Amino acid sequence: MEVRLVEPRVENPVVSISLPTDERLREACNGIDPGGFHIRHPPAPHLLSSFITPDDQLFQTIHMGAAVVDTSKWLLLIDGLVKRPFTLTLPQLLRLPQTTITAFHECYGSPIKPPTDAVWRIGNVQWTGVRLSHLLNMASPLPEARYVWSEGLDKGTFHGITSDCYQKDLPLEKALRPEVLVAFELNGQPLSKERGGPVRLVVPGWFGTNMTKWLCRLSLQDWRASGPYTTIFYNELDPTDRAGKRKRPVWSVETNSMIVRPSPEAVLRGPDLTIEGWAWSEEPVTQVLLGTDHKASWVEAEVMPREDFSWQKWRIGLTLSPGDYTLMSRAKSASGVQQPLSGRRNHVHSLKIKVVEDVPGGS
Ligand SMILES: Nc1nc2c(c(=O)[nH]1)N[C@H]1C(S)=C(S)[C@@H](COP(=O)(O)O)O[C@H]1N2
Ligand SMILES: [Mo]
Repeated sequence: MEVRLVEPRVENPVVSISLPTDERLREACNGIDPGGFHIRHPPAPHLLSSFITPDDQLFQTIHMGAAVVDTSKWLLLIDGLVKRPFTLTLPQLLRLPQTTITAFHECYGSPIKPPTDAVWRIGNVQWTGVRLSHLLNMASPLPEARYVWSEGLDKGTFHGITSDCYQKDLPLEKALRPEVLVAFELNGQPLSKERGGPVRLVVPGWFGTNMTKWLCRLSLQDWRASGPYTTIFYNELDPTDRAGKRKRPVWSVETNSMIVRPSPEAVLRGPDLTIEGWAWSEEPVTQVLLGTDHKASWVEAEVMPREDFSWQKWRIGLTLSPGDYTLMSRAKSASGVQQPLSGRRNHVHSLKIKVVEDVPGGS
């Protein structure tokens, strides 16, 4: 009797599909306009009072210039260590199940300077798109896949380094989380050119740098991406390394908070005041303390629960006698990580106010 040891050959129709070349993917880019580095700063914290930040108040960060994309030629390629590589046109992507998520959006700040100053490039928005996990499952990652590399259609020079695309990576573990989207809308509107339209990556809880705009390719790999935006830029000294040598990628957002009301240098009628603001981190924020330079102790504010990955409102009533005060807010996240007092990009926010006597009968 003959024993068959070799399994019959199963035809895999996908093997025969021809994947687009890099050149073909990049035909969707009609040029870079305007070229070069561009930052649009957000308004000061006391003007960021609405829970959802409108697009025209949301910062923008572009390293090499904005890609002008021809949506009729646009393709998203999913390839690398997957069983079934494929491409999607924009109409095909728009037909997949959609998710809307509220998330804070924060830029890490300059990847060239040490992160010692508090930078305020932050907002809170709603993104709509298809879960990245849905696309990855369609492609069926191979067991050795560990990272998802993402590529944008933009190219050019930033800080003397020329690249033929903006390239980032995400560990597969984060990429498969339900909050990570391949997004095509911001606050219910199609993404503008500056926002990375027609399609960008959105990685709630992680710094904006990871959210590749003008997305054209997602590639599964077993090693970290080697382009300048994951090696030269956006690697920082790990503040938890006592030797001060180890580096870490700029990935998750650290605990942070800002005072929105009152505004800096405000003159307020006492003694009863309301102080409020926002707090955020990759994990939910569980505590915000408010300090003044007049008291040694910090008092605990009320912190609202978060919606998806949104920033969280906090509020506290204080009774202050007339005088000059420095107010400070300090947030702590669910696992107990507290904002540092100074010297880091996420150190406590402080501002000065003056409290004056309440005039009886005055308004
Ligand atoms: N392709 C591409 N994606 C990019 C960038 C870029 O220059 N090119 N900038 C990144 C950085 S550093 C940030 S903070 C966010 C900013 O997104 P926004 O401009 O929509 O606020 O986009 C990220 N995605
Ligand atoms: Mo950024």
